[in-house]
Amino acid sequence: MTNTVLVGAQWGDEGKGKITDLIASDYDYVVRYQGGNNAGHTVIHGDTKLALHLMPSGVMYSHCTPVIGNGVVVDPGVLVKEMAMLETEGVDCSRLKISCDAHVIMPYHKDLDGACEKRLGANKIGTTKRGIGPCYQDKVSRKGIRFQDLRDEKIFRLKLQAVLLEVNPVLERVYGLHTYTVDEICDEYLPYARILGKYVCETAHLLNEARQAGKSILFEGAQGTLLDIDHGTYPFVTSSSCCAGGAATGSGVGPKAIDRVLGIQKAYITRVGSGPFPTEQRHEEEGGTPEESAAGTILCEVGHEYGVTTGRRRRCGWFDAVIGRYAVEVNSLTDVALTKLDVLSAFDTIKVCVAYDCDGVRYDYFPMQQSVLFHAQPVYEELPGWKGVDITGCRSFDELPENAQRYVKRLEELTGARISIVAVGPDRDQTIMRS
Ligand code: 2SA
Ligand code: GDP
Ligand code: MG
Repeated sequence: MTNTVLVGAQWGDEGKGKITDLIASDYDYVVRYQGGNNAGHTVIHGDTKLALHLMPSGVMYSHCTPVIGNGVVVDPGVLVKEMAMLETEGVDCSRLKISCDAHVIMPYHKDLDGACEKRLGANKIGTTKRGIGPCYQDKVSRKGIRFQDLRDEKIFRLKLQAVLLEVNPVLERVYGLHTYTVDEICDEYLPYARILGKYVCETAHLLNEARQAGKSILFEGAQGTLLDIDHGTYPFVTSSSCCAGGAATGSGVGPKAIDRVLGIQKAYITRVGSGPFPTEQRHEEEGGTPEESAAGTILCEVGHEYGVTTGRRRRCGWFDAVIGRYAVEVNSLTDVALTKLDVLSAFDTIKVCVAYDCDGVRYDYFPMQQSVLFHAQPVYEELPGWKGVDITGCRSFDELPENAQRYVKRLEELTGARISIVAVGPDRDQTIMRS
């Protein structure tokens, strides 16, 4: 029995959905522990590509119980729609469990997310505008509404009344937005409560009992290490604990129960939204050189780097081993799944960032000072590529071209983590498991 945390080791979209889907069949429970429907995890179901935002990827396997843990923020309307979409695709959602402590995203959270971004203008975070930040804000300030509050209309109305006393003046006076009545929100949310009520339970207790009974748990992270509220590139982060530590607080299963922490790294790196990104290959109109612009365009187009939730074009850059080492440290990674190696078949040579230079100082560790990170100049090592060789059919490490093997081994040396899985395409079977 192994309990595993699967965590994004970069800025999200590393291919967590694919790897969770690949290994979930080995587990009895798959648990989302943070984030909400800002996440977009792609899984392949037969010939169909499915985008999951809230449903844990383990839903694809009939022996697996998908759990939405206490650390997740849930937009009930989105969850109801996602379940309907999955049922239409023939995926049975009846095993779902939702924590009674999970917080509920309310309509005013979404309004405030959008309005706040608008007010920030050029300094905006680049959020997904799904209400994630404002919902966590209410959680921390102890006025949030949880799934257990939806079970009793009287309690729900009382809590709503109290929160609207504070929220309505902010909506109206600060942002000039529409205000809400208790009735208006009840009309929308009570039907959701009726649909979802049967899935709500004390998931921490459920998971700990399952553990005692010898069942195995996979904790499915969303977003990634550098978007973590504490360890990410603050303030350009999401509002939850994406790192491996968040799996314990976001599920109620203690850290001693965790045996393995699998980090997911892309063979290059992407970011959606604002904030520093040292190895970014910017387009010419954004100030990049023609060489950078060409590399960025190839990574984006060959890698289909567009947001699963918002459709935004992802910013693309070379693999950053400084970030790789940082992710190994702050998550205690035991091993790594390297994804999208096939995308690099488009290049003659491939760059890897091994350190940063800033104001005459060399950094071989991740600097948390934003001013350093914003001005960091990457120090690159250039490795020979395997241009034109199609590696999507390779199923063992030895079948990979020698330069591709060399690239993987060099990343292991630079980051200090063993790469146990190499993905060479989006499908479940386009994967190399290393012994
Ligand atoms: P938010 O909405 O408050 O969580 O935004 C705060 C920052 O976190 C980033 N963020 C993400 N980055 C990458 N992928 C995410 N999920 C979607 C995907 C994104 C999409 O899978 O493609 O479709 O655009 C995700 N969710 C949040 C966000 O860009 C902000 O920088
Ligand atoms: P997540 O948020 O970490 O689950 O990642 P996303 O689903 O947002 O983005 C990853 C994208 O890359 C999806 O479209 C996947 O289908 C795709 N993908 C995953 N692994 C591979 C791979 O090894 N090669 C290629 N070409 N695509 C991959
Ligand atoms: Mg994603």
